[in-house]
Order: sequence, then C-alpha cells, then structure tokens
Amino acid sequence: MNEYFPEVEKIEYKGPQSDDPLSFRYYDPDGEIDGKPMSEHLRFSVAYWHTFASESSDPFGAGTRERPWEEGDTPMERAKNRARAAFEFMDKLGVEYFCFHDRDVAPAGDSLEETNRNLDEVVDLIEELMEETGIKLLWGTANLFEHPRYANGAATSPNADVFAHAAAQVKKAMEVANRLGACGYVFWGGREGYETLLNTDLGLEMDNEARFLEMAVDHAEKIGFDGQFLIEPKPKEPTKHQYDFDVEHAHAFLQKYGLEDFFKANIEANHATLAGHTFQHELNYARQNDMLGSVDANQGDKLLGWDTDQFPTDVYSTTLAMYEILQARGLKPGGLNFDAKVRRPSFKPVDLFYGHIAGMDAFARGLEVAGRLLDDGVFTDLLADRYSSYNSGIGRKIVEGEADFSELDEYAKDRGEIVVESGAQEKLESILNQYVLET
Ligand code: XUL
Ligand code: CO
Repeated sequence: MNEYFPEVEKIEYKGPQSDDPLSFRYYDPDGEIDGKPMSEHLRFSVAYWHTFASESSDPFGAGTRERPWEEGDTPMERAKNRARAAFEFMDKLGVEYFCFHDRDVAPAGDSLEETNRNLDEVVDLIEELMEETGIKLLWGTANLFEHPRYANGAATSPNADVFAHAAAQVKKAMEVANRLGACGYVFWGGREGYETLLNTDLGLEMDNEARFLEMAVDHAEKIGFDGQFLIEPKPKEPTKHQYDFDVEHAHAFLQKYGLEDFFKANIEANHATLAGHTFQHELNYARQNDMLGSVDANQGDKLLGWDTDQFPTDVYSTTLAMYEILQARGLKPGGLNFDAKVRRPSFKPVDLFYGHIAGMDAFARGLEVAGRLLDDGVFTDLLADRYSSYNSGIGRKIVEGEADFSELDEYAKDRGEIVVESGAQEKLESILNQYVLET
C-alpha cells in the first residue's frame, strides 16, 4: 500500500516540539487519559466523500484537486482505485474508522439492479481492504440528496414513487452496512424539508419521514442489523428549512412518533452553528437526554453563513466538546468522524494529511484539557455549589415534586430579601483559558 501517497510514511506521534508537519504533536494513540488510550476516547474516522470523492469544485469554479486515484477507463475502475487510495491513506494516518454514502464508493447504473450490483462489486474490495488493514466502518448511509429525483425530498417527497425509490436505496445501504459490520447507520435529511409552504404539506411530510424511519427500524430487525441508528440534524442547506433542525427538534420528533429508543444524534459542529447554537450546546443537550450517538467533527467560519466543513482546529471548541463527551462516558459505538474538507486551494494529496493531522491534534489536546478540567472538578464543583439550594429545604421539595404554588407563596412571603449570587462568567472563562494554555 504505497501507490497514491508515496511521499508519506506512517504518521507517528513525535510530541509538542516536533517540527515535522507529517507527525502528531498531541495525538498519541496509546497515551492514557483517565485509564483509557486516546485512540479509544477519540475513535477517529475519515469521511470518504470529502477526502476521496470530492474534487473541490465550488459554484464558481471547477475542481482543483490532484487525485491520482481518479484514473481508470471506467467509473468502476476509478471507484476501485479510490477505495485502494482510501485505505492507503487511512492506514498511513492511523485512523481506525471510516464512513461513506453508497454513491461515494460506487457509481450509479442505469437501473436500481445495476446500481446495486456496482455497489456489491466495490464493497467486495472494501471488505478485503478492511480485513487487510483492520480499519472498521463507523457508519454507512445513503445519498438521498444528489440525484434530481430528490429535488423535492426523499422520504418527504410529494411523490410516492420517490419515497419508494429512497426506501429501496436505504434498504440496500443498510444491508451493505450490516455486511461490513458497521457500528451505526446515519440518516441526514438534506432534502427533507421545504423551500416554500405554498406547495408543502408539512404535516404529511413529517408523518412520512416517521413512517420511513419506522420501516428502517423494522428492516434492521429483519436483517439482524444491531448498529446504532443516528439522525444528523441540520437546520438548512441545501434545503431552506430542514425538518431535523437541531438535536432538540429531532428528539421531539422521535418522541412524537415513539421512535426515541431506536435513534441517537450524530452531532456535527458546523450544523450546530448553522442552527444558532454552539457545538457544546448540542452535545450537552444530547448528553442530558441520552441522545449522544456520534459526532461529525469539523468547524464553520464565523464570517461565512454556510456549512464550510473546515477541519476543526479551534482548541477552545474541541476542549468543550471533549468535556461533554467525557461526561457522557464516551461516544462508543459512535466516534469522531471528520466530515471536513480541505480548502479549494489546498489541492495536493498531502494536504489531506495536513487537514486530518490538524483535526486529530486539536481533539487530542482538547481531550487532555477536558480530562484535567474534570479531574480538578473545576466547573463540576462549581455547578454543584451553584444549584445547592435544591438539595435541602424548599428546593428539595420543588425537585421532588412535593411543592405547590400555595406552599411556595407562603414560603416566599416569609423569606424577606433574597441574596442572588454572581454568575462570574468572566472568571470562569479566564480559568478555562488557563487550562487550555497550560495543560
Ligand atoms: C452534510 C453532511 C452529510 C452527512 C452524511 O452537511 O453533514 O455529509 O454527514 O450524509
Ligand atoms: Co455530517
């Protein structure tokens, strides 16, 4: 496996002082945090679509990427070379997981049967490469957004034939995920939403989305797929309004249809910011509601309003993310999937390594800092203290459901002046900086 990235050797941990850009400065796979190696905490995964299938085109210009693996006389030959390049890359990077959409790995044919045959043929090769390298599938998914038939949605299309085609596609993608032993299966509803309510029956569309997910749950049982089902919320882009807006919306949706036991969230940092939240907010909500399934690791750009899918390099944000993940006792069977793409001018194959190394180091450093914050009880002790009035007296009665308005009215009348504490946010932000800078 030394065909497509001959100038790159296996990426090693060389420590914070390393001046080798093709080495890890903070990610030491075997380095222990909280009694567990970093690799087990972080469970890094490479996204097949951005790293191998994308050519870095944008609405204003052609693709810029040098992709020696996209050579070959037929789309199938190119797909197989892409798979070989992917496994060489992941093996050299030392990442244990990957994720893909059905259409990332194999081209569509003229019929559903031919499309499925193409997929099976490339999956045969992927299975061999997985065995050879020990790299595992974090999750699989189906691309229900690119083909023109999905212009009005897939499971939420007004056209029942489109619903049926999407179901056939997901059925096959689930069977492939099952065959490859995937830890999970993702539903991202890029076209599940609307452009205008003038032509949209929102109620029927959302009911149909639930019906679609119910069928997926039934099919998983039928084929014995026991991976985790994941919903990946995103408020907009490509559709103006997407139904799985954020984790809280997705949670309410699942509860409404009685599906909450079967799905968790795949939380993407840049989707959180598009929804007007921080990454930490989405992780925290999911953690507190047993919805944390997996993470699409990336970051947006504060000056741009869209899903820029950049490699995560903001250590402040990765620290707060790992702070939530550690408190949730890890992501397993999920992981940290780099749903991230190098910028269009970063077109050399080696740039793919630089992007992933930057993201892996940022998360490794975030993990170290978060581990220390938790060991030292910096914010956890403070939180316990801040809410301590609910541990006894009237507060305890409130949380135990034993108080009513009349009793609280009596209580409040006798209390006199209430002493309110400062939130001291700036002091806390300063302590956080101290940990980020000095761990
Ligand atoms: C799009 C996105 C998808 C999903 C998988 O914004 O995040 O790539 O992760 O379909
Ligand atoms: Co994603």
